[in-house]
Amino acid sequence: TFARHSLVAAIAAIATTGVALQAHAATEVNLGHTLSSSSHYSVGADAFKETLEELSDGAYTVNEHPSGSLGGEREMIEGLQIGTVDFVITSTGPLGNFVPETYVLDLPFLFEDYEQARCVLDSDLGDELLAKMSDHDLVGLAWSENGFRHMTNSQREIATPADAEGLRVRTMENRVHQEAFRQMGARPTPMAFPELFTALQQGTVDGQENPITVIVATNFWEVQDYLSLTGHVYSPAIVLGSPILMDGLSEEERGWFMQAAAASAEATREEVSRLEREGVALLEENGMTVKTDIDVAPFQEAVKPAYEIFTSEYGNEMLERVQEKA
Ligand code: EAX
Repeated sequence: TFARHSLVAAIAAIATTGVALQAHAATEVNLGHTLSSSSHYSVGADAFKETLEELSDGAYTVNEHPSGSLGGEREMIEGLQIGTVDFVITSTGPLGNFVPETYVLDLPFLFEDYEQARCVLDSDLGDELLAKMSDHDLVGLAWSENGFRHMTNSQREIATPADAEGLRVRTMENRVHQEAFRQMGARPTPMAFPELFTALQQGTVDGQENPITVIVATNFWEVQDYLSLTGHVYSPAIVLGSPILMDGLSEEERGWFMQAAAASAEATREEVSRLEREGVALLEENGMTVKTDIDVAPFQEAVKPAYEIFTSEYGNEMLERVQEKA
């Protein structure tokens, strides 16, 4: 009977351990973005992971997929909708294709500085836009940041819109941006970010535009000689979740993910600020010619028609509300 008892005990122990192991196996979620693992988005991904793992006491873990390994931003947003991607940190670049209300944020020269942009995104208007995501099979978790965009190219220094005339400039897959560059006299070529470095290297396009953050994280100095600090548009980033995952969560679990996204956005904004202070010197050290004292008035004038096209299609209301808050 002793042997029989110990066998029963052993089976019971295995069964208990099995259950215990199961309870402790973390649920893995994936998080994708297009930038390198040294980028401000990776800083944000780390904060997301740390916060989520801590709050959930290890019940959830996050696998980061940087460098577009889950696809470009448009593809990853589609992935969220069908549930193949759980979380994405993306610029609003391609988001207007899914949630047209966000196009307003991509209007050139809408915000004057970081403080103003962050303030608007952190307001009830920003919350309202985040909530809009759920009408389009997406969950808006937090406004993060990419940064003010500047032009780079391989041909010449750009000081006025006339200098951009005829340049083949890669833009994001965003109609507002494409229109702005067309108005400037450039030849906009929309393209997903993961294709961009090769396109610049092979000369398919002459230039591109991105914040200091992205130019640093992508070593664009290897393929672009000139940088002009045009700051022509503020590029928000957003932390998005998949409704396929998030609709199945308890209220408490949802809260963990919301807090993780908030921590991610905060860490990313801090990194953006640091790169705004230190990035230009780094780009110069790496051989880029940087034009800093740009008179933006002629650029503002040149892109004005982009506003008319936007308002004729989407109305004035959202734009006025943003401008009031700014
Ligand atoms: O979101 O596509 C772009 O140029 C974006 O700025 C980049 O993917 C970061």
